[in-house]
Amino acid sequence: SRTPVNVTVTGAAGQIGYALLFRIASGHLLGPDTPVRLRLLEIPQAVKAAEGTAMELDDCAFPLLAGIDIFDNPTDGFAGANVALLVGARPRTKGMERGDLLAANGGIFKPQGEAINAGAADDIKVLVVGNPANTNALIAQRHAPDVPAERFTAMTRLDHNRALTQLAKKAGVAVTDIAKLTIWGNHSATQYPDIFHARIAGKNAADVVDDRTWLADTFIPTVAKRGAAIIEARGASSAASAANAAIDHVHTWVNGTADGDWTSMGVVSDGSYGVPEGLISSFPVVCKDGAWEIVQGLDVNEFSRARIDASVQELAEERDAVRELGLI
Ligand code: NAX
Repeated sequence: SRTPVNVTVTGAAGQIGYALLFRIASGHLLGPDTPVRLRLLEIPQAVKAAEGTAMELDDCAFPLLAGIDIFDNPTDGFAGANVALLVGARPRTKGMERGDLLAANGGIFKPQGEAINAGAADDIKVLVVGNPANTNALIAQRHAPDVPAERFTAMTRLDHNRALTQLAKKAGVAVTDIAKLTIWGNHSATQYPDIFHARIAGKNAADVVDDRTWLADTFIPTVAKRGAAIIEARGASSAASAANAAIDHVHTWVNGTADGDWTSMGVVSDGSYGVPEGLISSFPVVCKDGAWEIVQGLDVNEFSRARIDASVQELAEERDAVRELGLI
């Protein structure tokens, strides 16, 4: 049988962690032929709760689960990691300014980047879920100078999946009929879900829908504000859907996008589409052989340009703020 893949999950005792770990252990992250060894990283106060989750994982007797270890420090948590899911973060609490939020998260993602640099496996792939995801990913990446920058990614797959379903409902088609949808920019309310290159059963999605008012006033805000709508309805933030998107993100990265399709990932910009080099921004990407590539040569119309620029501007401001705080 194959050597187990080491998967580190931070925030393992949180609500996304609870929805995520069982799916990783049952083979949904890396496929039915790949055993996994889980490395759970938590803060000391939450280690006991993580132990409880580990007990439940044991009680599933998952055939692919080769072991579970729990850590309360990043150095040990990331040692030998092949895949790292950075879920734990400092949430924004009442009265907290953006600068405070970025500083608190810098205190988490800087040492985690350093620990990944020092001890992760050579093939490490990192997905940052914890918010502000793009800028947290940037902080971690900048503190891991020996790891290729393209191994650090931020999650916009939940936004992508949300957009797929909203578009499918509007067009009266199945989600599987839709290809080439894109989330651009920041995982925040400024994100831009773009249907101008999307295909619905082979036809241009914007032509099929043919409703700019719906696009501007319903589709885009529904997708961008979905997180808040879930909190309002559920009394808690998205958890199972976020875990599902994390599974999708890594699965696609490892196994590739389908022919004729792409996905959305927050990745380090090479300057494509006017996004300043080095920012971690969401783009349309194609994955193959365990690597991603930004889809090139798309025409960006005026409607899209303004929205991409606004979200990228926000990312640049977050980068400048963490630079001023000395976090990068
Ligand atoms: P929870 O508060 O339920 O869990 C977070 C866990 O992280 C806690 O158990 C906490 O002890 C742990 N933690 C905190 N600091 C840590 C550190 N330094 N090392 C290891 N663990 C640490 O939050 P949950 O609902 O699970 O959400 C986790 C993160 O995902 C949040 O930042 C949230 O904003 C973000 N989200 C990101 C999404 C995305 O699409 N990118 C969508 C869902 C979610 O909102």
